[in-house]
Amino acid sequence: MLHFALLAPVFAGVAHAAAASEKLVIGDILLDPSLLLPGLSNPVSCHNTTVQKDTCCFNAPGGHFLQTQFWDYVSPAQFAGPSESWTVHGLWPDNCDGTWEQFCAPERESTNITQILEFNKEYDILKYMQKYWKDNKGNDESFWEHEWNKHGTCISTLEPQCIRSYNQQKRNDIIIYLKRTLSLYMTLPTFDFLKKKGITPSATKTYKFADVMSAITKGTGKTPTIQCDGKNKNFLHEMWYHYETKGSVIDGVWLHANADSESNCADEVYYWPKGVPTPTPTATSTSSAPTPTSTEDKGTIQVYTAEGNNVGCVLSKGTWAQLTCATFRPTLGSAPGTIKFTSSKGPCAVDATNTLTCATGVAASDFSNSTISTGSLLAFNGNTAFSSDAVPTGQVQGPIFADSTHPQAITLVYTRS
Ligand SMILES: *[C@@H]1O[C@H](CO)[C@@H](O)[C@H](O)[C@H]1NC(C)=O
Ligand SMILES: *[C@@H]1O[C@H](CO)[C@@H](O)[C@H](O)[C@H]1NC(C)=O
Ligand SMILES: CC(=O)N[C@H]1CO[C@H](CO)[C@@H](O)[C@@H]1O
Repeated sequence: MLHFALLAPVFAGVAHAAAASEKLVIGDILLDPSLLLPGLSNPVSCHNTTVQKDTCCFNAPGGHFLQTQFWDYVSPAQFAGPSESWTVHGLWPDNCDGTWEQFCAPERESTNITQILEFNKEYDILKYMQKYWKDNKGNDESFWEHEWNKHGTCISTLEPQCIRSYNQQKRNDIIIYLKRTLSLYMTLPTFDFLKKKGITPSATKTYKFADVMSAITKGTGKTPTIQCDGKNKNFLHEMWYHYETKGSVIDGVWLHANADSESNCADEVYYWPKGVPTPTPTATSTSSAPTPTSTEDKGTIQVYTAEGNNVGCVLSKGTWAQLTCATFRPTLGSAPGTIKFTSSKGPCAVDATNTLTCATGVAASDFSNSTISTGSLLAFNGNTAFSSDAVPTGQVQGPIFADSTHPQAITLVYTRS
C-alpha cells in the first residue's frame, strides 16, 4: 500500500501549552479515519498474531511509539522553552519487547532540517519548532537532526517507498516525521495535565511522585514513563507517552498504550521552575534550616532574571542596578531556619509595600535560603519569586518587590565573597 504524502490539509491541531491563543495548523498529513485507508484494517502494532508483510501500512519492528518531552529546567546554563510548557524531545519507535533500533538508514540521515523545512515553505512548523522543540544547549538544528537520524529513520511506514509522491528534494519522510511528532505533542499538554491536579513548578515544595504519575495517567488513560534527574533522581525532567498504531505513521490511528519501561524517580520530587537558579545536584532539600553563619560571613546578593541571566546585584539601600555590588552580612533570623541581612545602610527589611529596604532603624526581615551552585537562593515567606519594573541600566536603580506583582520577574542569590 502506498500513501500520498502531501494532500489537502485535513487536520488542524491546536497548540496546547503556554499560550492558549497559539495555534498551529498541521496540514498535509492525512489524519481522517473516515477515509478508511487500507492500513486501518491491519492489526494494532505489536498485537499481530501473524506476520504482516506490508510494513508500509504496519509499523514493524518498531511498533511501540514514544512521544517524549522534556522539562528543561537546569538554570542558568541549560534551560529551554517557555516557562509554562514542556518541550518536544522526539518520536521514537520501540520494538514490541522494549528494545529498539537506532540509526537505521545512514543514507537517509539529514544535516539540513531547517533548510528542508524552508524549501517546503513550512515556515509555521519551523517557527513552532524553534519555540517548542528545544535543544538545552541551544543547538536546535542538530538536535532535530539527531532525533530524525537516530529514531525517524527506523520507522518502517516512513520509508520512501511507502510514500507515493516521495520527492528526494522535499524529503517528505522527514517532513512527515516532524509533523506527526508535533501533532501528537499538541495533544499531550503535560504542563496542563499536572496543573489540573495542583502540580505546578516550585522551588520550595516537593510533590509525591505517585501524584505526578496519576495526574498524567488521568490525562491520557495510560501510564507514562517519567524520568527524573539529579543525584537523588528527585527532579522531574522527562515525560514519555506511549502509543501503538493502526496503519501508517502518515495517516494511521494512534492508540494510547501503557509504558514499556520503568520510571526512575524518587518518592518525593521537585518540579523546578525554569529560570530559577538550580540547586546543586547534591542538594536533597531546598528548605533545610541554615546553619549559623560566622560573623566574618559576607557577600553580595546577585539578581537573576526569569531567563536565568545574572543582570545586576543589590545595592546598599536595597535597590538593584548594574553597578558595583554592595556587601551584605548575613546573621541568623528570628524564626528557626532563616537568615537576615545587614548592609552598610542598616538592616534589610521588606516593608509594608512589599519593597526591600535597608536602612538604620528598620527591623530586619527573615529570609529563608537554599543552597544552589551559585550561592544561596533567597526566599521571603517561602517564596523565591521577587519582581521589579524593568532591568535597570546605566546609573538607574530599580526597586525590589518581595512578590510577583511587577513585570520583571527576578530571583536573588546570596553569594559569599
Ligand atoms: C507481526 O508482524 C511483524 C512484521 O511482519 C513480524 O515480524 C512479527 O513476527 C509478527 N508477529 C507475530 C506474532 O506474528
Ligand atoms: C540538504 O542536504 C542534502 C545533502 O547535502 C542536499 O542534497 C539537499 O539539496 C539539501 N536540501 C536543501 C533544501 O538545502
Ligand atoms: C547565608 C546562609 O546562611 N546560608 C546558609 C543557607 O542554608 C545552607 C543550608 O542549610 C547553609 O549551609 C548556608 O550557610
